[in-house]
Order: sequence, then C-alpha cells, then structure tokens
Amino acid sequence: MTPRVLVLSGPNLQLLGAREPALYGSTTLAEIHGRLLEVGGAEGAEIEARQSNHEGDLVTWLGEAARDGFHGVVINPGAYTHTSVALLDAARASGLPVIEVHLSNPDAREPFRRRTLVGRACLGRVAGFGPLSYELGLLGLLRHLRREMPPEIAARVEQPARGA
Ligand code: CA2
Repeated sequence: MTPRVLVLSGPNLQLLGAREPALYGSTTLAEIHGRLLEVGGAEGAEIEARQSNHEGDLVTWLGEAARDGFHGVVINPGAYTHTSVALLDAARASGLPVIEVHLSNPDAREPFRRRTLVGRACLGRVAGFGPLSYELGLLGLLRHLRREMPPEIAARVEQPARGA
C-alpha cells in the first residue's frame, strides 16, 4: 500500500516567509510543502498539501479525507488549534490518525496558546522545530501507518483519552 497523507495548514500560514520572520522563520509555506513532497516521496508516500484561512474548509477537508483515499493527516491548525470545537470534532470523525504540528512551541508562549482542542483527537504532536515540525510529524505518521510504532503507543492510539 502506498500511504497517502493530507497535510493541512490553517489561518495566516500563507504569510510564512513574508511576515514576522523572527517568530516563524523565513521559509515559505510553498517551500515547506515542497520539502514534504520530497521527504514523503523518499518514504514511498504520496503527499497532498493545502492551506486555508477558513475553518469550514479545514473541517470539510478533514471530513472528506478518508473518502478521498487518504490514510492520515498532518495538520497545523494555526490559531484554530486553541479555539475550534468544529475542528476537534472533524478530526475525531475523520477516523484517521491525525498529527498536530506547530512551527513555534505554543506551550512556551502566551497562556491561551497552551490549550489545544484539536490535539484531543490527535495521535501525536510536534512543536517548536520550525518547518522541521511538519517533516517530523509526517515521518511519525508514516511509522504509525506502517505499524512501526512501539506496541504500547499503538494501543493508546486505538483508545485515545477523551477526558477533560
Ligand atoms: O506555531 C505555530 O505553528 C502556530 O500554529 C502558528 C499560529 C499560532 O496562532 C499558533 O498558536 C501556533 C499562527 C500562524 C500565523 O502565521 C503567520 C506567519 C507569518 C506571519 C504572520 C503569521
């Protein structure tokens, strides 16, 4: 099976490389996507990458991902990470393994960024490594899809915590 992975980026991430390089670096989203296609290709995977500023687009893409033949999702939900019950529900309902990635480390920033709603539906999270967070998230997801995860982690993935 060729793993097919959908990579989603949320609001304002189209500005990468053009604004606030001190915070988010000088790499553009197009460059990140290009690199993911390279890394994914080297791993024998197919990658499709999309960005939207609209919560509804991200919800729709998550909802259609399994039907469209994707096996997993890497998502940087941007600011929706911290606010969107709709994205949390869509990630859960997708039935797919979802990895949350961030360029910065939200835990080391303002208190309101410490809460992730989307993360409750995610297999894992990579944050703080700039564009490399996307790559690491993709590689982790591919390991999972190939059943190369340690069994105790795989078991927890089957029964994700749903508590408060
Ligand atoms: O660190 C991340 O990847 C974030 O998802 C980025 C979001 C932020 O709201 C999250 O807390 C953490 C913000 C994305 C805004 O992207 C920009 C890029 C360049 C210039 C301005 C904004």
